[in-house]
Amino acid sequence: MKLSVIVPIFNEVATVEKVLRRVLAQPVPGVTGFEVVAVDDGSQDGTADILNRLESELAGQIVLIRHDRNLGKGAAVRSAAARMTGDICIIQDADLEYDPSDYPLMLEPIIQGRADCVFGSRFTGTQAKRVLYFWHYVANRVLTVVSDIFTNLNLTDMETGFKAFRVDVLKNIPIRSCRFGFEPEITAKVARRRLRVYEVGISYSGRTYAEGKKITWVDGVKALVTIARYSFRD
Ligand SMILES: Nc1nc2c(ncn2[C@@H]2O[C@H](COP(=O)(O)OP(=O)(O)OP(=O)(O)O)[C@@H](O)[C@H]2O)c(=O)[nH]1
Ligand SMILES: [Mg+2]
Repeated sequence: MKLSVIVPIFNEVATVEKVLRRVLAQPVPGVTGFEVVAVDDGSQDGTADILNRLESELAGQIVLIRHDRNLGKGAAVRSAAARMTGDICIIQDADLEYDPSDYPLMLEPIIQGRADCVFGSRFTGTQAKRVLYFWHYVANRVLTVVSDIFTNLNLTDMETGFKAFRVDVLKNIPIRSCRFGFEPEITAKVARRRLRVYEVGISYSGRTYAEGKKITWVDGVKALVTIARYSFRD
């Protein structure tokens, strides 16, 4: 089975090289073929230069897609989905909050044929998780509960950036949200299609605002609007 790792990247100069090397070095039982589809989403901080160097150094292992200007994570995943050639795929954020060593755990339910998609939860399981902002935890719980009410799924972490899919499933779901609306939109659409959703506990090395965290309460409000919108239409 071939694995496509989707890496959406926007201004991640501090971590982008490390994350790509970690991804390429990660063995996954049951996976024979492998590709990394990296999307530079109009980075302006030197990330593009690093990616250009890695593209030639790691030729044949990395497919590099470039957006001329910043479009958002949803748009980055959409561009990658159109290009990937694997059987299964996983979204790996470029800030290393999520750990490639969790791939075997994340992908096992899909490889075994039990799941169509797997969500990595920051709120269950025994893996180590960095203790961070209480009010972010509350916001994540509220967004997940509201999403669960509409979808009738019992997820514990709808907003997780760590999601894996069968490739045919992701290719056949139209993604309209360009930015972080991607997470609630894909959740609503997966539920509407009655796909088999699994969840596994993952490790989480959250970062602080000083370390580059960008998400704010505005994104939380937008997520609520997105949950409501895709509950009533596709
Ligand atoms: N913030 C942001 N991230 C983007 C964008 N396009 C692609 N990405 C990538 O999408 C992934 C998720 O973005 P993050 O900023 O880490 O989002 P998050 O994890 O929800 O929030 P923080 O880590 O708290 O900032 C990262 O790999 C980004 O590099 C964009 O327009 N904005
Ligand atoms: Mg992040």
